[in-house]
Parts: sequence; structure tokens; C-alpha cells
Amino acid sequence: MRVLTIIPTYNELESLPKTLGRLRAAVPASDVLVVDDNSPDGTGQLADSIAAEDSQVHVLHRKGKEGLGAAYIAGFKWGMAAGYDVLVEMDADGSHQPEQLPLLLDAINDGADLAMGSRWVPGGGTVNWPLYRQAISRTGSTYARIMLGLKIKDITGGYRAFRRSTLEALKLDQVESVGYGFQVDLAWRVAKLGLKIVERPITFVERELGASKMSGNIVVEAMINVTKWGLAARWASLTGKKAPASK
Ligand SMILES: Nc1nc2c(ncn2[C@@H]2O[C@H](COP(=O)(O)OP(=O)(O)OP(=O)(O)O)[C@@H](O)[C@H]2O)c(=O)[nH]1
Ligand SMILES: [Mg+2]
Repeated sequence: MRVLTIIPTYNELESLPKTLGRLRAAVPASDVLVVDDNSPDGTGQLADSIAAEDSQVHVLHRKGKEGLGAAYIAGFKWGMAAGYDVLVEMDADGSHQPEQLPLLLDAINDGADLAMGSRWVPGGGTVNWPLYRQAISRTGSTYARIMLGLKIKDITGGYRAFRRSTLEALKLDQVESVGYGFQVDLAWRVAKLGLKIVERPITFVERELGASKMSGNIVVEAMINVTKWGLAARWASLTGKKAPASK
């Protein structure tokens, strides 16, 4: 299994080298693709200098900040074109511990089409994450679970491993959401295809360095989309037709 771990970055100058070092030590077999949106702090150049020393590290430079979702889609396409079998999503800020990546890869080996790191299953959790962030995450996941009729406990989480065939089956060009909405969107699309989704407990650690890019708008976008998708799915099952607004 050829594994590519994709790390999107925007101003992660302090965090990126630590995360990369930990990842290369924890899962040496995984290649890495840093997808940088022309970070003003020079993260892209730093990634280039690390890549120059390590042939398993690659860098994709994008013109400007277009959001997490667009960065991942560009990274997935790069990885699929390069022939990887498993594509991993991992934040640069240390929240997704590289040492826990084998848990997700094991789940893929055991037959999962999508393995999701989960804070909200037994054994999972968070470290130094403010209570209000935990509350937003739990409430958002519960709302999405009910609205979309899914069993996934942590649907906004962004530590995931996709089997290549899963990404091939998705229409990546139709995914427009950013931030948390992007993660929910992908999980919802995988679930609708009837593919096998497995959650594995992870411990999510609050970032120690750099600034968060999370915003109220991202949360609102995700809630509005989940409501739209949930209503469209209900409409479809009631009428046997696709709802006019569904994608
Ligand atoms: N390429 C790219 N990366 C991004 C963009 N926005 C966020 N990221 C990266 O995506 C990852 C997650 O972003 P964070 O700011 O940590 O967002 P978060 O994890 O939701 O928020 P915190 O929990 O507060 O850290 C980090 O590695 C960011 O650098 C973007 O527009 N482009
Ligand atoms: Mg973060």
C-alpha cells in the first residue's frame, strides 16, 4: 500500500517542521504532500527546503488562500495522479498526532473505505481544547448525525484516511464547501455511496503554536449545508425524486 499524507498549510511556519518530523519518524513508509496556499510567513519556502533534503516530502504551491477544502482536493488529485493507494488528511498544527496514524491505516487494511479519527467515540478525546470548542464540535456532529441519518460520531473531524477507490468514486469537482463543511460534505458523499466508514478513537491536541483559521462563518456554512442536505435527502425519500436543490 502506497500511502500519501496530505498536510494543508497556511501560516504554519512554527508547527510544520515539528509535525513533519514526527510523521516521518512515526510512519516512515508514508510519503508527504504539503499543500501551501502561498503563506505570507514563508511556510511554503520552508516546506521546499525540507523537501530538498527528503525525497519522500513533496510540496504543492497554490496561488493564494482558497480554504482547506480546495487545498485537499488539489492534494487528492496530485496523489491520485501519482498512483497512491491511500490518501490521508492531517492538520499541520499537531492536533492530529502522527503517532496515531497507524490506527487509521490499520482500519483501511481491515477493509474500511474511509477511516476517520474520532474524538467522540470511547477512547477518543481532546487535550487542552476549550470547553466551548468541544461543545460546538459535539453539537455540530450530533445535529449532522440526526439531520443526515448517519451513525458517525465525529463528522467534522479532519484526521482521515481514504482508500483511493473511495476518492475516485466521489465527484470531487462538485465539492465546494470549505472548513468543517468540507469534512462533513466528504463523509456524507462517501456514506451516500454506501461505502464502509470506520471511526477509530484519537486524541486531538489543541495547537500549541500559530493561529487558528477557524471562524464563525465556517461553522454557520456547515450548519446551513447540513440542513439543506438533510432536507433534500428526506424530500428524495418521500417523493422518490431528487430534490430541486440537491447536488
Ligand atoms: N492550504 C491551506 N491550508 C489551510 C487553509 N486554512 C487552514 N489550513 C490548514 O488546515 C489545517 C487546519 O486549520 P486550523 O487553523 O488548525 O483549523 P482548525 O483545526 O479547524 O482550528 P483550530 O482547532 O483552532 O486549530 C492547518 O494545517 C491549517 O494550516 C487554507 O485556506 N489553505
Ligand atoms: Mg487546528
